[in-house]
Amino acid sequence: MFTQLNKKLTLSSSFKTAPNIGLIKYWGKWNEREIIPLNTNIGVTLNPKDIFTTTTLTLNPDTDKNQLLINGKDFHISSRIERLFGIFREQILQSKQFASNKYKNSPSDKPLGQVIPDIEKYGIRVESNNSFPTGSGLASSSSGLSALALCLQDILKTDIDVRYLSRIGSGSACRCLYGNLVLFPGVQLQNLDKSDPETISLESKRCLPYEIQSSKWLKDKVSIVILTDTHQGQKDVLSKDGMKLTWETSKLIQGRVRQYVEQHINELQLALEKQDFNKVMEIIIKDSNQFHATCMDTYPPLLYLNDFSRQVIKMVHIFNRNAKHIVGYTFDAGAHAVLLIHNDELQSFKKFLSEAENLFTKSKYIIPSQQFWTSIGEGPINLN
Ligand code: 2P0
Repeated sequence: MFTQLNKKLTLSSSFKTAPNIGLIKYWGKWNEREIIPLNTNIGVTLNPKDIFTTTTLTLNPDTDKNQLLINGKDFHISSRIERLFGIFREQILQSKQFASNKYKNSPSDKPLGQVIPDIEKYGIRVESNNSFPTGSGLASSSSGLSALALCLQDILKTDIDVRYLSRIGSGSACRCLYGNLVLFPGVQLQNLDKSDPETISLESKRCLPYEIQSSKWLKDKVSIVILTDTHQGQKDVLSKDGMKLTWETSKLIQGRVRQYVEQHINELQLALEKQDFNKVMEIIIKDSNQFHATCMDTYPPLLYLNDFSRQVIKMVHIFNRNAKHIVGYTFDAGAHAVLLIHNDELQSFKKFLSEAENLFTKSKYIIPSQQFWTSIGEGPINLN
């Protein structure tokens, strides 16, 4: 939206997004620059009413400096964000070359470069606030970078693909652009060992996310709780470094990328079509465990799970013992647990959770002191 600042026009845009949590995990890049995953992955978008990032992007005529604030503190602008800003400015310069009479009938859609002549010189200020712990394995980069991409595209009004902008900000971010379960295609197996520019360009155009339509029924069936390990701070090894190390050193990841993930993807899609809750949870659990097995097989090992996580795993399997897969769990690159619970058993699970301390007194079970309850969300909210 346009506002007046010091008698000059300024522009801003705001979006609210929720993190998308990997259910069939993305771990490894086929192409680092274009952020093309080694394996197709599926994630669930959380409900932005409960857990969210709010991002406002403002173009400031009074400076040519860029600024990134996260939760009120100045943050280093990473090379990826610099690249997004570079693309943004490039798009503005290109749009200046369009014939201006193209927009005669719809002046509100006029590209930015034609509305404000020297807009490419304005400083870009990004202010982002998270309602949950940042950088600790709760997919804060996914919600943050998707919101940033949405703001950039909203201001640009060119036909640059927001799925692409999001993806090159952070792989998992492009999954936040949709609600429900979202599939982000990885490189095709037949191209896995290629690296020529033509194949990269082909895969870059193909590897864009989409919502899995057959997943919509799950929204009414499931509640989600994030159990955070309050002892855990920022993660030791960033996902982007961890996934590179896994690909370089683990033998298990070869089997996962070349065979096992595809099996999980196919099984999950079939279970979603059949609306088989039990099977969906079973696959989610197994994929999380397999992902962490490849982390353990990395050298030196990536120890994202800790005693807290393992106790949650035990607890869920105890609860599920008689009732099959009423609760599913998944762990990202961190110790926090994300649990998916069938709504029919929600009350009994809450009771079980509150009593779990007694079950584990002998093993010094650490009761999670922070719980974030949410549900499956429907995608970003435009705050403009
Ligand atoms: C996922 N994770 O599927 C997996 C599971 C973490 C564990 O996607 O380098 O922050 O920005 O593309 O998206 C974390 O990776 O990595 C991630 P980049 P990203 O959710």
